Amino acid sequence: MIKVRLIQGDITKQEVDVIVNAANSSLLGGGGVDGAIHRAGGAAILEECRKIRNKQGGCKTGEAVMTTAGNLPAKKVIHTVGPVWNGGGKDEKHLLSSCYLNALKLADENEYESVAFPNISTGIYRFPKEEAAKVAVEAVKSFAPQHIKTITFVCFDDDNFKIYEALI
Ligand code: AR6
Repeated sequence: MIKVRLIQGDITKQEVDVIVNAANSSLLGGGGVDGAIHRAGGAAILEECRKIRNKQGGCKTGEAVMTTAGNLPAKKVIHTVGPVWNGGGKDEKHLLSSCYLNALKLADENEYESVAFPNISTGIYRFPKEEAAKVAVEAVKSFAPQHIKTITFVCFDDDNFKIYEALI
């Protein structure tokens, strides 16, 4: 059984094996949680992102790649690219679900035991928070891990925290 935790706070401070980043397909950083992770983790993260870009040309929406966590307390960062909300008819829910599942798969394949997620796509990418939370919780519940024991949802804003509190 996976243990699912909910906290309100800053994902860069989490002492878990893997934190997940809500990146963009360039993998070159940005605002929001992506900016916070690169700032707190230092240049080593961007360096590995550049190597991945050179090898496979970035990261597609719904997919996930792993780098060092640099100076962060976590061991690794998994960068996934959430969908931009476009009214809901562009496969957004499925793509968001893939973000959670592909990140979990990558962490699990690498034998990590604890993973923390931000609320992917619910900031700059404008995915409705309530819908996004349902997708996230469903995806996590459907995943059958070999190694992962604990999954933490790290909500930054009050809205998301309240939504997750009601759901979990
Ligand atoms: N810890 C945890 N969650 C945070 C933090 C933090 N330090 N900072 C913000 N959040 P966003 P997106 C929450 O906009 O919507 C970037 O420019 C925030 O409250 O970071 O997937 C990328 O490069 C929100 O609930 O990501 C992409 O271009 C959640 O993180 C684009 O934004 C996600 O908000 C991705 O947009």
